[in-house]
Amino acid sequence: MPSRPTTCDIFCAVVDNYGDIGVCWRLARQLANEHGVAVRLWVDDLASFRKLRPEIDPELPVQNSGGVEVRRWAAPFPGMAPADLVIEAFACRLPESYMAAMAAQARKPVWINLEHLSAEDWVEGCHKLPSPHPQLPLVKYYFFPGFTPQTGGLLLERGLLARREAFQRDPQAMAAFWQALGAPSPKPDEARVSLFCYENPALPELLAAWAEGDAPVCCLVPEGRALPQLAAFFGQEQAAPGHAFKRGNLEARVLPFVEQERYDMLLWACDINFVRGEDSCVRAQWAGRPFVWHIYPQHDGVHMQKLRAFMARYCTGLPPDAAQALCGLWEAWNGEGRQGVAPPLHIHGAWNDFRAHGSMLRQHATAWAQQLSGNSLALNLLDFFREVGKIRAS
Ligand code: TRH
Repeated sequence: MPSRPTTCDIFCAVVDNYGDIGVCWRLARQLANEHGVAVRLWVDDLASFRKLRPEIDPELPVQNSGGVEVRRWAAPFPGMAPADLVIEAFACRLPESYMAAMAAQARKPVWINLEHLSAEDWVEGCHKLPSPHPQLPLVKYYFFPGFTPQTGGLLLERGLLARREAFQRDPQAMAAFWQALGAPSPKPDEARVSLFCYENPALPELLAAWAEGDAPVCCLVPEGRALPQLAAFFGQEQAAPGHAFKRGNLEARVLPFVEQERYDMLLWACDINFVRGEDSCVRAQWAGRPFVWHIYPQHDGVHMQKLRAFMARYCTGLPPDAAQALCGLWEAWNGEGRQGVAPPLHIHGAWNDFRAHGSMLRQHATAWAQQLSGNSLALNLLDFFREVGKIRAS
C-alpha cells in the first residue's frame, strides 16, 4: 500500500444550506492543491455549490474547478475505478455500485466517513474507529474533526493565518475590499459586524439594541435566511443585496452571497462576526476576531450540549468576567432556538456586556486561532491513510 493517496473521491450530498458543500469543497481543494492528490468531488446539488463557487456550471456532468474534478453525482452512478482514498462526507451513503467496485479491488481503498464537528469529549474516543461493512470485505473509518490533538483537527489552508494577518494589518487592502463589496469603509468609532444566521427570535431585539446603543454599528448581512426578519425590523416588505437601512445608531447593509474566499475576507475585516452552522464557525475562528455562533438547531435540543461543550473549550484561559460576557451573549443568541418563541429580552444587556469586554475577547480570539492552527485536518487525514496501510500490512 502506498504511503500517500494518488487519487481521492469525495462524495457530498447537500442536505440543506451550504455547510456540506462548503466543507467538502475546502477539503477537495486542499488535498489537490497542497498535497498533489487527484481529487474527484461528487456533488448531488451543483446549484448550491455555485453559490460558493460561481464558476460552477450546474448543467455540466464533469468540470474542472480550482484544480479539482467536479462531478455531478446522479443516478445511475457510472462504472469507474475507485480512488485510493474515498471520503464519504457526513454519512451520505456511497453508491452501491461504487462500493462493489471498492470491494472488488485487490488493494482496497481507504474509506473514511468524515463526521460533523463537535467539541464534545466523546469525539476523542470515536475518532478513527473502524466499522466493518456487514457484507462486503470493506472497513469504513470514522474521522472526526475537532479541537484537541486526539481528534482530526480542523480544515486550515496552508499560510491562511499569515495571509489573514497581512490583510488585517493593511488598511489599503481593507479599503479596497470594502470598495469592491460596495460598502463604505468603517467610521473610526463604529463597530462593524457581519451577520450570518438562521431565523432567530432574538434578532429583532439585537437589532434594537444596536439601533438604541451609544456607538454606531454597521451590520453587514449576506443574502439568506435572516433577510425577512431584517426587512420586518426596518418596516420594509423585503431586503435584497444592495439594500441599506438606517435606524438610530444602526446601519444595516445587505450583501450578496460571495465566493468562499471573499467571505473569509469579510470575516477578517469585521470587528465581530455572527456565524452559523459549522464551516462559517470555523472560519470565524481563523479570522481571529470575537464571534457569536448561531449553532444549527436540532429537534432534540442536542445542539445546546454541543454549544456548551464548545464554549467550555473556547473560554479556557479567558478571565471569568469576559467568559461570562461571551457565554451570556451566545446563550441569549441561541435562546430557545426555535421560531414562535418570544425573543430573549436579555440580549440587549448581553450585547453591552460582550462589547465591554471587546479588547479582551479580541486578544483571546487571536490566541485561540494560533493555538488551534497546529492541528490540520488534511494532514491528519493523510497520516491516517498511512496508518491504515500499516495496519493492513501487519
Ligand atoms: O449554511 P450552513 O447553515 O450549513 C450547514 C448545513 O446546513 C449542514 O447540513 C449542517 O449540518 C451544518 O450547517 C451544521 O452553515 P455553514 O456550515 O457555516 O456553511 C456556510 C458556507 O457558506 C461556508 O462554507 C461559508 C460559505 N459562505 C460563502 O461562501 N459566502 C457567503 O457569502 C456566506 C455568507 C457563506
